[in-house]
Amino acid sequence: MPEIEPGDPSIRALDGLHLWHAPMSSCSQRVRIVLAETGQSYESHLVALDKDEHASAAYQAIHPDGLVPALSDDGRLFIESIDIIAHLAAHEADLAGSGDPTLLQMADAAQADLKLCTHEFLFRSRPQPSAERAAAFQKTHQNATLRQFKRDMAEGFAPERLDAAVRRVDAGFRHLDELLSDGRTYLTGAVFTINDIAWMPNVHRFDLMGWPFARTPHLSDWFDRVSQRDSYQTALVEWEPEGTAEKFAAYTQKRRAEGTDIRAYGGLGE
Ligand SMILES: N[C@@H](CCC(=O)N[C@@H](CS)C(=O)NCC(=O)O)C(=O)O
Repeated sequence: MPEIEPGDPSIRALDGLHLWHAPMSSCSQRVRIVLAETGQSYESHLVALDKDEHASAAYQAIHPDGLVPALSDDGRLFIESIDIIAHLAAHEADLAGSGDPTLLQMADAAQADLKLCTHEFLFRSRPQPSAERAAAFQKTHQNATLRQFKRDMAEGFAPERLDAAVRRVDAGFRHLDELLSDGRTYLTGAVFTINDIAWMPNVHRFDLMGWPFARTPHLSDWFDRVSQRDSYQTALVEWEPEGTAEKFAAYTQKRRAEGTDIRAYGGLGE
């Protein structure tokens, strides 16, 4: 799972790989990294999340939850980034790795907290949607969880919710740090696999938020290693709008001065 039956029958006629994705979406980043690592070419269909293109009927006929990414492989439609990367790496035994799917499941489960923290600690710096646009989204997007998330964002997330999310992220990073503490090069051993790829966007994203990675030195070293790879540059960094890191760093500094940045939550400052 999940390969799904396309709601849009024209998908069935597509040849090769087609990827619906967004530049800053962490789930899209992991798929682009696998594509870069495997050298597979694909047709890119950008979905402008900042213009609510994922609320269009046309896009929701491709992805029933109205989320990115979605992938068509010769007309077979896949959603869920973890399943997509496993599918794309299936023919490369080393990259696909073997055995324990736990790290992939963990990366998948970590998405909700990454999203919450991204919206609070990075995207709140952006102009927020007008009342008209917000109302149109509520009317046209069929994903009730996403609609609720947008309403929560507009109202302000409860501090307890942010606290709990930051604590879970911290526990996840500590777990990875513990795995890496036996001296292995990559998350599952000596070979770079999709387990590493699944986590690269997460560490990158929290780095943008000013996460204190000094508390997980093995994970920090791992990130130094994996971020040397060409795929990290071409599939992740180069897709971010110019000046992204600088803008978010300035916003994080501002919030730190106010005592409201991510380090003020989840016991990170203790
Ligand atoms: N579990 C899904 C999550 C997909 C997801 O949440 N995608 C985000 C971007 S990473 C999205 O489309 N967000 C739309 C929005 O926030 O409006 C996956 O791994 O593909």
